Amino acid sequence: MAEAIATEHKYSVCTICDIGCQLRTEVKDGKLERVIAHDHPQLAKNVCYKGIAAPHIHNHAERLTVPLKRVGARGEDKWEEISYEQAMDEIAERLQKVVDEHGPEALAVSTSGWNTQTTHSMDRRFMNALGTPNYISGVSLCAGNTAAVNKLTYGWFVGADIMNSKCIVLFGHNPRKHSWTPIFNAINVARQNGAKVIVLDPRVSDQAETADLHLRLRAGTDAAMCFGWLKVIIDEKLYDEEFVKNWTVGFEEFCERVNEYPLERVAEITGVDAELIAEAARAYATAESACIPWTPITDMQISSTSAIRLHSILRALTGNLDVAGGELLGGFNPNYVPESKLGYHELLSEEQRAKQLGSDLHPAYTYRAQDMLGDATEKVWGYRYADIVMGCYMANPSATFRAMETGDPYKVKAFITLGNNTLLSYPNQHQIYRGLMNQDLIVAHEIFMTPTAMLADYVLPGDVFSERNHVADSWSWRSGLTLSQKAVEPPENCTGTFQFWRDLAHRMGFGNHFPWDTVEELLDYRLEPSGQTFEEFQANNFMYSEPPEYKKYEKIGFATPSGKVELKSSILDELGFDPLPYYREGPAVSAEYPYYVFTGVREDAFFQTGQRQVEVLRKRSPSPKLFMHPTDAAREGIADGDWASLETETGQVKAKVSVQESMKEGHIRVPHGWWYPELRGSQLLAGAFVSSDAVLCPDAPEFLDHEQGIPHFKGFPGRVVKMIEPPAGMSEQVLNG
Ligand SMILES: Nc1nc2c(c(=O)[nH]1)N[C@H]1C(S)=C(S)[C@@H](COP(=O)(O)OP(=O)(O)OC[C@H]3O[C@@H](n4cnc5c(=O)[nH]c(N)nc54)[C@H](O)[C@@H]3O)O[C@H]1N2
Ligand SMILES: Nc1nc2c(c(=O)[nH]1)N[C@H]1C(S)=C(S)[C@@H](COP(=O)(O)OP(=O)(O)OC[C@H]3O[C@@H](n4cnc5c(=O)[nH]c(N)nc54)[C@H](O)[C@@H]3O)O[C@H]1N2
Ligand code: SF4
Ligand SMILES: [Mo]
Repeated sequence: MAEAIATEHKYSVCTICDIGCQLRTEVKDGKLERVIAHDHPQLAKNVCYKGIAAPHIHNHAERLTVPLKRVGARGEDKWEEISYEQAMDEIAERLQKVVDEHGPEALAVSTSGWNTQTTHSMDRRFMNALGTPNYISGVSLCAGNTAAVNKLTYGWFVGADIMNSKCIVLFGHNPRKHSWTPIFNAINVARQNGAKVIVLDPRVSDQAETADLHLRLRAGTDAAMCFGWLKVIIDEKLYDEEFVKNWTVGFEEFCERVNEYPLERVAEITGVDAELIAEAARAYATAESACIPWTPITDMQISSTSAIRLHSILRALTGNLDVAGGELLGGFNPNYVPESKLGYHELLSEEQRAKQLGSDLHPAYTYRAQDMLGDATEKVWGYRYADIVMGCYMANPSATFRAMETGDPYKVKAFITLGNNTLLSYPNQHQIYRGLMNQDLIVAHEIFMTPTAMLADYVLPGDVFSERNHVADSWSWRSGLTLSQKAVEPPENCTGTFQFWRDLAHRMGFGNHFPWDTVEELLDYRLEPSGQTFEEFQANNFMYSEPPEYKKYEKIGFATPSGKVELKSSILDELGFDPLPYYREGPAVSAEYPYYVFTGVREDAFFQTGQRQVEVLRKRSPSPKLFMHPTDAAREGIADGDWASLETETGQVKAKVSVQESMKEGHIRVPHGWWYPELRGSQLLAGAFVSSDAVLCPDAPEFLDHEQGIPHFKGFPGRVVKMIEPPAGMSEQVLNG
């Protein structure tokens, strides 16, 4: 047995995906040797094969370890190796020049922060000190925007108490053994304790296969489905009348809106039988406790804001807020200074806030809407800002890329991207590309040479989770604190994102806002309320959680302007939007584009656009796959394993077809995030335009969710064309995979 190879071990939070399992990291001769599950029996199942592959990622031959400066044309991928000091000096000088010429708002920053192990909000702190509001992130399509919209309704982003629940409702969400493993494990525990599971998914997903009820709705119709459930719940008086009376505003008007959605109408929109809709609604509303765990599916639809609000309202009306097995309003951890404070939003002037890109058309998760919650947030939760999952107070990505290209409404000429493969991670990749090509300065902080990094002027090599200390607080979402220990030293020139912002601020004359020299000093500061230093915390805890306190709202109210759950949103009203939720149809299919296309169904082998260069993972999934139903494939003359081109009015991608009975007819799934590291040097940006879903989805304002400016990734029209030849230059592994 290959046991006991390690001489030393630590506990580190895996950041290969964003769910953050705490794993045992084993070191030999100063090198990360093995990563396995935690020894604690309660955590032993929380590991997937990506986590175990960490040594293959962290010790990968292609990992970036030296700062690079562009020498060829932008995107040509030609570099000179330089020192960290030289890189930082030049970046500071060039950024200052952009600021002097165009103002601080000419800097935009993109990050998702998961893999850089939270940013400690140092990016926001830097930006607020400099004076730019133009921060964008992948969380605008994933949890961050749900956080912002949840706050509009009940003042915090709830976290589902899955483990203790008796009814779990998954709107498309499909956790598996190797995809968000801890959630998968929690669902299994709840099931063993008698929980029912209801899945709403066009496909027969893994969760749908074992579900008690499966509603195969048409993609993009989740908001309409919620109305169907609410119609049943209200008509049959299955709601919590006491709670509605004492703790909500706008119930009567909300009921009128719900009455616009009789079950027959909902059945017609969603394609699900009215009786089944009613059965599911009753099962949810009458369960002893029930939860609708957050799902990214409703984060990426044209009715996104309404769908998220409707989930919130379902939770509230059925009495599931802040109760065991329902949805917990966590609040800030009292023992840890939250990112919301570290971000130092107070530094940004009203004038600069008002310039936040996209806040005119789509204000819901920008400063414009979120600032309206400031007083209530401070009163209930103790801080003025609640930057949960980094997701509030952000610019709109589509508006930002447009400004980067066109200079409208003003010029954006410097772009810094950290742990985010920007080019592939938002809608309308061609627009992103044009925006990036029009920059005076691009800096990428990365661990691999991605298509986005190839477009940069400077590429800084990042450290990885086994090489840094951290205390994870789930992005202020839940109340637990999890220790993450440095197991090995990073390669000499690899730094964390904290160091990057700190060093840049010191060079640009506002180092006074960054008084910490090391991440450990910052962690000491963050842990001050606990009375412990980082050293003490790591000696005493591997995980720390405050015991849950239920129904806190009875003492402190909800952090909304009314102090109640706003079924009718006063903030949306004030901003000129419909204050009640509604359903809006996405762009229609046509004879030319007859299929509903959705992106996603995450691949077990990778996280998002990452890891395609890691052989142990790539061999599990060598090529991108379009999923089609057998009837649709036959109609198109396409067989399993054929290459096909999926086309929309915005762009086209090429991938192999996987014919699956489990697909819903009339729907096609496109995978997310494909590029080909092995094509570096032979194809433009390592094949970044061949198979990436980001080229497909339009993002002109009429295609976006009104309130937040979210693209419709779930059910846009497309057509599929069989290819006679596979795309040029593909390896045998891709062709045969
Ligand atoms: N078109 C399209 N866009 C999407 C989605 C979609 O389905 N389609 N999905 C959305 C969703 S759900 C999400 S969560 C976001 C995800 O967006 P991101 O979180 O940006 O996801 P990744 O594609 O994994 O990009 C992360 C990058 O960070 C690098 N990296 C990994 N670890 C480290 C590290 O420790 N330090 C540094 N400096 N870099 C590191 C990786 O090499 C990788 O290139 O994307 C969103 N965007
Ligand atoms: N291995 C691995 N695990 C991951 C990730 C990864 O990249 N790799 N990414 C992580 C991240 S950041 C995220 S956000 C999650 C995403 O993971 P999930 O929440 O599971 O979401 P998806 O895998 O995108 O899609 C889930 C299901 O939604 C269905 N679906 C598609 N369109 C619709 C629709 O309009 N309505 C409804 N109700 N259902 C629909 C699909 O058929 C699919 O079965 O996975 C996380 N886990
Ligand atoms: S599910 Fe896998 S990749 Fe995600 S944090 Fe856990 S071990 Fe890491
Ligand atoms: Mo995500």
